Amino acid sequence: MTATQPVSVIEPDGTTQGHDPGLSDEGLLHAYRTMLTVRAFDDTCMKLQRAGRIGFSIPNKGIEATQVGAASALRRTDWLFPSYRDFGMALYHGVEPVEMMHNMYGNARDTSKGRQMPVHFSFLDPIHFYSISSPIGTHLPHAVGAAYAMKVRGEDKVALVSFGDGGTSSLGFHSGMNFAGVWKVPVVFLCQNNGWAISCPSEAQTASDGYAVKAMAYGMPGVTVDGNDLLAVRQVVSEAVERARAGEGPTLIEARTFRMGGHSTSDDPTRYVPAELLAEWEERDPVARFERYLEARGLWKPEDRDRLYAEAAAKVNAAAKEAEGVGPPALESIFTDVYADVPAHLRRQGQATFDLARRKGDAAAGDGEFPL
Ligand SMILES: Cc1ncc(C[n+]2csc(CCOP(=O)(O)OP(=O)(O)O)c2C)c(N)n1
Ligand SMILES: [Mg+2]
Repeated sequence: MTATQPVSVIEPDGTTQGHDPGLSDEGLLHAYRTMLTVRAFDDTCMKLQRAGRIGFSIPNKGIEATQVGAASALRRTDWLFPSYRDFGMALYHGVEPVEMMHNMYGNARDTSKGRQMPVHFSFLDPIHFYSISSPIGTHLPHAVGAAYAMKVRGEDKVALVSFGDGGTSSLGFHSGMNFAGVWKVPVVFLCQNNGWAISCPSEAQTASDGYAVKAMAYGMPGVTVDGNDLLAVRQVVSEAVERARAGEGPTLIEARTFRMGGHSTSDDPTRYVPAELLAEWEERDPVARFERYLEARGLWKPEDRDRLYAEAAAKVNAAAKEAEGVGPPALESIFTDVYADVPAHLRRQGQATFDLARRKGDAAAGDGEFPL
């Protein structure tokens, strides 16, 4: 078997063969700034985690073009079912870094009220950014269910679900793909083949020739794209979105990219990622590739990089400062949002918990005897 040749648009020198990106100059620069903001967010979160200010983060370095290229193919009325490594999808559509920082701190302004892990964002506005699932692959059937509802209601909407190469070994992948194929629902499956599932290399994940080929078994097209080429990802995802909107059903896209950082802040990738392999992929850095494209179009000069990165970093740092200044969610909130009317036994248990917490001390101060 030969590997499917990935679709690519931007040549190594930044030129394209007359490709129309379907974005204005301002749109192209917005995509670029979004990638820089993802990098700044990564850098800040790594420092915050190392300083003990936040508990956890997920590096996105290397995946930015896949995130931003795919997000750019969606309308804000569409739905995103992201993985935990998709910061750029939210930022591209206008989620403010501070909204994401509230989640990193699990503070009172976090949309999940501190009930999710850090990095497990969810937003209703400016785009439906579905709450991220920690268990791998469980969100694929959710996306298919949402897309089925869109179809039944006759809505002009599409769901895009993003997951990793490791995610293809989950039950959710197979049941989601199967039902999407049978029901022909408007969903786009975006497999980010970033080389690793924590320390498990992609070649140990599957015996098939890449991931796009798995589409065949479920009766849908499978496409492989260069995931470090923002315009190629945008093109391939746009085509899949158009098919979905036209009632032609789902598509599986495999974006070939590389995780240039660790799996998470708990990980040391130097223990298992060969240095030569990382160096090879650093040569294909998706941000540098897009810079060469912008430069070839007269939209970017090398001296712009530091200035624009500094602007992004200043915004992210201000966001971290603001989020750190917001207190934790009220203890009372742990009993809300499940029942419209809280049953009497839960009200009693809640009250007992609050009374105990008042007697024993305040967990937020870090020195109390909070028992939970
Ligand atoms: C069902 C399940 N099994 C195992 C884990 C532990 N786990 C967390 S992330 C991860 C790797 C997933 O790799 P991949 O899907 O390639 O995504 P990536 O992290 O590379 O973006 C694993 C095994 C989990 N969260 N859920
Ligand atoms: Mg992976």
